[in-house]
Amino acid sequence: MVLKALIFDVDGTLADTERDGHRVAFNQAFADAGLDWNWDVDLYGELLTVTGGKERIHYYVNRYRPDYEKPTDFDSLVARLHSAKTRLYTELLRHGVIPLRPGVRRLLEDAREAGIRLAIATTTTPANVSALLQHSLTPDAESWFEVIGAGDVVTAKKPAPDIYHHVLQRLELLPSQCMAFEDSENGLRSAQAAGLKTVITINDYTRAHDFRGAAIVLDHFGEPDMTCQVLSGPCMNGDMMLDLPLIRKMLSDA
Ligand code: XBP
Ligand code: MG
Repeated sequence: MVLKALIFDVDGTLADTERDGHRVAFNQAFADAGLDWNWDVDLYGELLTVTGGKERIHYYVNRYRPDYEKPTDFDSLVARLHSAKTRLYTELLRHGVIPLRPGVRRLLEDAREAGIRLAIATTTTPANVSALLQHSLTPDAESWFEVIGAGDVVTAKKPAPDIYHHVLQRLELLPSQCMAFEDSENGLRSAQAAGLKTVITINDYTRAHDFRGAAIVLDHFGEPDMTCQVLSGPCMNGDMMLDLPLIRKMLSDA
């Protein structure tokens, strides 16, 4: 099948946003609200098993703070905490603290030049996607993506396939015409369940995840002066980076 589109996850895939971005913003929002909740780097890794910030707060309170007496309007408290967190997180991105991962800009530019369509499928809030693209890629980067599927646009977040179904429907493409890019097991399960082949780029939070079924697992996408390692998948000889010919080859492989 001919490659028509690349569909990217955001957090962990385009940039390492979790440890020094989302986590920091959650903690600041909790502190500002007078709550003694603090998510250290290790705990946050465990909390990442739940996608979506509001869902993650609920999970934390249920699992780790059984002592906490929930107010009757707990859902609205979570919603308020979460919007404060979004403000703090987008503020962090405005200061350019989180760069794109190696190879991301190159791959996006190559795809644009080759007329391959671009899309995003993520559980994160739309404002977070806009801020990352504007501040870490280029001010008009949102226009590079034909479809940005994000956050609560679907009710069932990853690992459910809903966000990928939504994006494919809006692109009017079949899964066999696209490649997905993910960094986590939840992301891979979501893309796979929608019938998409998936490239995995690991990070410190996800390197031990189960990536069976991925088209390839890389430590990053690679740059000409910073080649990447194939952790599993088609065996590459020598230095490599992920490029369109390899993506096309993986899409057409049985
Ligand atoms: C990303 C997430 C997001 C962010 C927080 O998962 O799980 O929830 O951590 O985003 P994926 P919000 O990369 O698999 O899409 O707080 O805006 O929900
Ligand atoms: Mg991710």
